[in-house]
Amino acid sequence: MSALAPDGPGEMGRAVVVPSERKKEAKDAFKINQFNLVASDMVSVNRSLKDVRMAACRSKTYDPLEVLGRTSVIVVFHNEAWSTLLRTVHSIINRSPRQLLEEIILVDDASERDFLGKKLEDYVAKLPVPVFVLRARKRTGLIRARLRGADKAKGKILTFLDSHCECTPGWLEPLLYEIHKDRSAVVCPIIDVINDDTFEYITGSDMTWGGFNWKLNFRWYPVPQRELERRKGDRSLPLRSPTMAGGLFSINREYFYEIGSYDPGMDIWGAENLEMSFRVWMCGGTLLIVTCSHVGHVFRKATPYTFPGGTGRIINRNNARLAEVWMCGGQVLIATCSRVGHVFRKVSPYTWPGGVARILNHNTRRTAEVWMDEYRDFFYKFNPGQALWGKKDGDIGVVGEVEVFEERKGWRMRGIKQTEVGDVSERKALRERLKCKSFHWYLENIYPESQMPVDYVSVGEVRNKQSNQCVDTMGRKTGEKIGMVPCHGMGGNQVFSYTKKKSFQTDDLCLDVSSVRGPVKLFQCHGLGGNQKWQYDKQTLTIQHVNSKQCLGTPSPTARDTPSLGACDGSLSQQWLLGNIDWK
Ligand code: UD2
Ligand code: MN
Repeated sequence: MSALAPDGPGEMGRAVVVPSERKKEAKDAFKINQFNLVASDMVSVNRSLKDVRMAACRSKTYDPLEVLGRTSVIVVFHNEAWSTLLRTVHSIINRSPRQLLEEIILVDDASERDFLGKKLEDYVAKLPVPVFVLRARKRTGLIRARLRGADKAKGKILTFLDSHCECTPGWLEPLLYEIHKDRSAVVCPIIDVINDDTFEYITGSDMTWGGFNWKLNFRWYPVPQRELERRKGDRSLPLRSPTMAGGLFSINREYFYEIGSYDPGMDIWGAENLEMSFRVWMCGGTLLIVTCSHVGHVFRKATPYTFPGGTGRIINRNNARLAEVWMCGGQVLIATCSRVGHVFRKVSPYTWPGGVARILNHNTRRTAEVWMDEYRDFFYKFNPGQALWGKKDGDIGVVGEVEVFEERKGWRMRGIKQTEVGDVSERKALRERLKCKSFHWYLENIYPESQMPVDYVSVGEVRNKQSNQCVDTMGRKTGEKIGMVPCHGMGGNQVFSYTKKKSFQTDDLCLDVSSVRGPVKLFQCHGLGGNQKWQYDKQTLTIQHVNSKQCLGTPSPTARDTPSLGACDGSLSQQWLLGNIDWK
């Protein structure tokens, strides 16, 4: 027990030092769970943690516990390590008032190691709180595993946690209190970082919230000034977050079902968090990050498990959280971490061989089809299919039209039209039944800072009439020149939206000109016009930079692949067609 070993490895959330003679063992074991298993096993399952709440939170008082009601905590897992799973369980028990805890439900999603036999059942039987173990014989994926856990739960509130979490002092009361005040509140703690190598506990920032990009990846972004003002600068009040990370949240059990629980048509992993976020906001609920509640989570750089249908591994999008915490942790001003979500993008431009792409795309499409109305075009234009490297046909395991693009040393890159989406009619009926608002309403009212422009004129390629080439970001970053290459129709770097604010935007970057002679660069969109304001004329087909009055044209002979900026002359080289333009 921690009280008996205050200096033990990892106590108070300190970093663990693996002795040098075990370094090799630690390195070899890392790949099993994609974290340092040796370090995790050295830390007590009962380790102590600091109270990381801000001062204003520590002095808050809540309604009596009987009024708040009890929660069932549901933890689903697939091949979790014994030590991280049990530390999750013990931290729940050690740091939750007994009167608030109905039970803990562990759902084993067909683990293949460590959890065979009755070892876990025997272990939890000795704990002072009822802990149930449910087993799935066949892998169902985390979404259906959570549904199964919820089905068994008796508590008034459901609380979901990942299987490698640690709850800190005072984590539960503020979550339940917000639901007590408003039963349609879906509440998340601040997710702190448990370092995947040292198991050090690192406090996350209360100045980031959830968003998403055009690929429909969840991302952390800085909380805008607007939301700070709404709370009159009181950072201990809950944040109204546009989206949630997905793994850690509480919800009233009845409300969970009223609002459509989860989409059971989603497989394995991914996108269920955006689906729930859109649904909650659009159908009358609220999504909060309760800044007085802190729970740690082991963020990994890669996923440890196989995805049925392939052996691919995917770089974890949550990795951005690591970078964000380093840069924005503590009290750093917003400006210094304003580009975190972008700069630290670790996601490969192509998805990886295997079933990963198929599963993620399937889940994401279900979200887009049911909830995003016309804005689903952003996802489809950006990802018209998938381009994947594989050796054999089975490697990509997708449904859809397959075409070989490129071959290199036995590897082939194939493009896939689209993964199948399955039947979404029930989810659409749910949306009708709940009389949910539109995605436009969501963007306008809940997430005006979104990378998806609230009002836009077109989304698609920007094609030159003379050369038939397309404007292309070339994968470059903010501050760099844009390029121009043959149009490839594969979305990605060639997709721009012409917005009602008259900017040309691609994900979070805009075409920007700061000197009359150019060049045209990419710059973080600021939404204020200025250097990012362009006038597209659908008669003359010209794209004129408003400040400089110059027109966009094909590259000059000296500029190679960089589009030029020059006096408007009405020539064919200054005429542009905007992809799939849909004038509204
Ligand atoms: C994040 C969420 C995670 C989930 C996921 C998208 C956080 C901290 N985590 O990714 O909860 O919303 O995004 O789907 O917000 N698991 C199964 N069966 C499977 C695969 C996973 O039970 O087939 C379990 C796994 O053991 C873990 C949980 O599901 O407890 C989430 O998986 P993860 O930790 O790999 O996801 P993470 O944190 O990268
Ligand atoms: Mn996780």
